[in-house]
Amino acid sequence: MADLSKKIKRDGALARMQSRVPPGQYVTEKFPVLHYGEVPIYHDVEKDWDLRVWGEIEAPVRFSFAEFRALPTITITTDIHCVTRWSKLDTHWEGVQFKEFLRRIPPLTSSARYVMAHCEHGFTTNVPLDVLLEDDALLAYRYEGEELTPEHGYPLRLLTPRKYFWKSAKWLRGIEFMANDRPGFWERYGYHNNADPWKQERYAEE
Ligand SMILES: Nc1nc2c(c(=O)[nH]1)N[C@H]1C(S)=C(S)[C@@H](COP(=O)(O)O)O[C@H]1N2
Ligand SMILES: [Mo]
Repeated sequence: MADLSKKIKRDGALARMQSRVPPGQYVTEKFPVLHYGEVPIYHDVEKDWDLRVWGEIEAPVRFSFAEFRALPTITITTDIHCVTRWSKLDTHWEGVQFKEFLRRIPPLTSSARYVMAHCEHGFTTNVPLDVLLEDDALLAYRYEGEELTPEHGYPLRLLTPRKYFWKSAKWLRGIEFMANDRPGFWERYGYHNNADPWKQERYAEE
């Protein structure tokens, strides 16, 4: 009996885990590093880094490192899904909630519908604004209680766990609000514009 109830418990836990893993993905404990190009190294982050915001906003703004780090943060637990098929469950991230960030900048124009994330070395990715208004969209800088490592995006990355992980742009330097959608870096090279892991939107239709 004890064995049976243990087994039922274990199967239940497994089923719950599996129901959290989108089709075609496997769970890993590792945290692979994936990107195009070099890892930027900031010797003096106050001098070499800032975050600019422009586009469909009443006035453009700029945050220095210190100004950005003064904004209130939250910590979330979420699963992440990479298009190369690994998923990682229960990851912890701290950062400025995107919708809270919107309260700290001038009002967006009524035509703002999409965001282009601009990163070091010209990497870009596009995300619909409504996805960034969800509770789990962060401008993140701590992972598992520690400052992000350079490989994983120090000093700031976008975190948008509802999309394949390529949209969680590392080394974020700019946020452009747009009226019309435009493809980012991988979106131009054949990846799916919408990138929903639950719909397996991996590659653009031929
Ligand atoms: N700036 C930048 N951000 C990026 C990328 C990149 O090439 N440049 N690659 C994306 C891809 S394809 C993935 S899968 C994730 C990987 O994040 P990780 O290295 O922290 O696992 O970062 C995303 N963010
Ligand atoms: Mo990726």
